[in-house]
Amino acid sequence: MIPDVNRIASASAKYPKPSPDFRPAYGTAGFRCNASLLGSTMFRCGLLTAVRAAVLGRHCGLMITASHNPEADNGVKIVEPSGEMLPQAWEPLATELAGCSSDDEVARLIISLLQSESNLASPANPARDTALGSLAVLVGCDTRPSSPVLTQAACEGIQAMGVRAVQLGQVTTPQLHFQVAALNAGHLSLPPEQQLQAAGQGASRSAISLDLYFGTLLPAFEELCQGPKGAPSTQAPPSPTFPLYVDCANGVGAQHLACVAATLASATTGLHLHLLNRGGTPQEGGGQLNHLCGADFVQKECKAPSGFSSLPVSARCCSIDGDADRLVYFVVQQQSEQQSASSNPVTTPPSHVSLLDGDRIAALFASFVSDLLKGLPQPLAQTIKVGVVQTAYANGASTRYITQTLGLQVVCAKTGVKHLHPEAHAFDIGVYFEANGHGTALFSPSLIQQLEQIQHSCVAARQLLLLSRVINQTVGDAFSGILAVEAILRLKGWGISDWQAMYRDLPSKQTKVSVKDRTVIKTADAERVAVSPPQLQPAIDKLVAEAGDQARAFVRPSGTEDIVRVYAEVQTAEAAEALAAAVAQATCSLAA
Ligand code: NG1
Ligand code: ZN
Repeated sequence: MIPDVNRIASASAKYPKPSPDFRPAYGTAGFRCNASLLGSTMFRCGLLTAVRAAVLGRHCGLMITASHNPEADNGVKIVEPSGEMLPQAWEPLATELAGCSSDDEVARLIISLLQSESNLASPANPARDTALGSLAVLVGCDTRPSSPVLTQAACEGIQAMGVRAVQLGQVTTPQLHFQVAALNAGHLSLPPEQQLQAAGQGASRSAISLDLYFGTLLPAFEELCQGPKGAPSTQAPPSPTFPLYVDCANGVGAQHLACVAATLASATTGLHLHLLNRGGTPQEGGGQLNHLCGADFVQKECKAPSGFSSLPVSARCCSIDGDADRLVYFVVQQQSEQQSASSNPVTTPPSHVSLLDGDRIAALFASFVSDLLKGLPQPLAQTIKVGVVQTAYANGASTRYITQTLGLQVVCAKTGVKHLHPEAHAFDIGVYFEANGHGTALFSPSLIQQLEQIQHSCVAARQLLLLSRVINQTVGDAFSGILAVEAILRLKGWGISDWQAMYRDLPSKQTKVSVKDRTVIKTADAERVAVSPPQLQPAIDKLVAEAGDQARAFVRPSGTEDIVRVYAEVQTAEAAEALAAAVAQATCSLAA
């Protein structure tokens, strides 16, 4: 069962490191950097994912994407059999492997890992008798030009271990996670080897159909939108069509949303998706991935993406990112509201937007869940633990709304969904979102079982079950998010302005500063307190106290960039700017 060390070393020789001192770290977002540097890293990740599959005796996944980063970058993340993220204990192993100096070192590390982690000699280990050739790693990628070459490198790593590499082609990150989970749950099967080889010849051809993915989300959405049977007519939709303008970031989401747009428009739900920034080649007039568009651009800049400045007044818009795992909603502010002097579309700056971010999506989900709990029989309703997981970047107004108005528990986790996801598992229904629009909701298996038992006699139980199917529980998913938001707004009879009226965001300012060594800054309490350098937190406390009521500020070293992030929120925009600037200055001088 243990593959030959020489075979691994000679396969590795085809993918040398770009330089001897190249030592990337598997961080918050996996490995991510300029695509031209990633050949060896991708091959080695293929090896490591195959080892992970071997250790667990189950299929794993590998997604090649740099999400919202520029088109010239790429990256890779390893996906667990459950569809969740690689356990944090394995991240240093990935880092060590990517930094190995020679092919022999790579091979030796892989073999020793396989032996130590899987304890293959132990008869109690279920992985012991699983032949490597029966295991697969599903490989997906986004639309970056570097994807085919890097996919090839990853597949060669997987195959050097004797594990099957199954190319899904261009898929969204959440689709890849869903497929891995479904394969391991026995809801999908692997195609025959000949089909795999044919699929491997074209990056955009998937070896496993996405019918199950869409076949889970779309019918649940349609039934959920219909509302409780026999509902009073006031709950019926106010108009037969619901236009939604979707900024696809010129990414992989565009092609998949285009496949289902007709179904959504013709179904009883009447959801009309207008897809903008759909990408494609420059010859086809396609825009550049994530350039002046996408969820990250809209959320960070609070500006309308390319092509969104002349939509109908009050048009409902949303933006997804390059691999479609983030979602934010927005409404474009009219030019008159911005007192724009210029009427020339070339020189007119992008319009500002009124943003409905991840915090607000979480609040909407939590509010809907609270509504439905009231319709469940006692004592079941009382025993269900519902909570929301946020990070320190969540707007304080959202936290207050969820705790005080909805009466739900809020937990603060460290930045990065890998920290939020496990915290959400502590609840029967755990909603988690980062402000940037990355998040989902998790439903415990025991709750699902109880809801299934009463779904035919209890409308609320049926609706909660449908919500659990609309939402992709493996990872944040922009498509799932769109369907869940649209269904909930419809069932509440809400427009965007009702959603905005849930609470009013406190003005906030996020900025970044460069210091010589950002690791000198250490934090505690979910990154809300700086414990080192020792003078930093007292300085922040003093500035916050001077900034007045409801002021809050914190600093933390970024996990993805060589900078320190500064966040401040206060009652006015000017005060937030000033507090952020003062905290940034204190950080620069104390962490020098
Ligand atoms: P860092 O660079 O660690 O702040 C950023 C985002 C995270 C997450 C990761 C992964 C902010 C403030 N931080 O992390 O939320 O999305 O990138 O992409 O948005
Ligand atoms: Zn993403």
